Amino acid sequence: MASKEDAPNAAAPLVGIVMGSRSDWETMQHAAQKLDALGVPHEVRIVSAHRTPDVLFDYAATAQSRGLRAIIAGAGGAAHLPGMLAAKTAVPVLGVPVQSKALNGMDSLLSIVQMPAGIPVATFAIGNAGAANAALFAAALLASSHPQIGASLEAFRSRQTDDVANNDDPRK
Ligand code: RP5
Repeated sequence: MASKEDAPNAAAPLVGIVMGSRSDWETMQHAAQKLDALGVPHEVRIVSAHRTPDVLFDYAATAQSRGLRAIIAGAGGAAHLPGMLAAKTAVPVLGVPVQSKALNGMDSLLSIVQMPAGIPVATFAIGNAGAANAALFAAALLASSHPQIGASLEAFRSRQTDDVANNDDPRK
């Protein structure tokens, strides 16, 4: 399933980024950018709960054996993708509500976050911040077993802190 474009290096993907539609990429690219920056091998796929349900089932059923350790799933509107993936795999699913046009993403958020007890989806903020944070969270999940990723995450956070400290006058 992996292609040459999937990861900044040739390593097998540890994280899957999936989304319900090509239109979600504008949001989900922020997850991919963060994983790229942290050197986390990942793959990117369009997997729709409604339009390609069999692909969803296959993706979830093979995720663990293919080596995925987290799945970042973004969807908008009636956003069933993260919950259905979580129903079919024990790999942790991180849900990103895409900002829908009709209801500004409140529909996406509520349909991802309101899971029944027993099938958890870790749900992030609506939109770009949620996609970026899901990637950072996936890196944090991997940090203890992959020290290089842990070091990259620590360096990122340290740079972020320095950026604020070195630019603390909002008039400049
Ligand atoms: C969802 O429907 C997708 O996740 C997307 O956010 C939304 C709209 O999809 P398109 O009509 O743009 O393909 O399944």
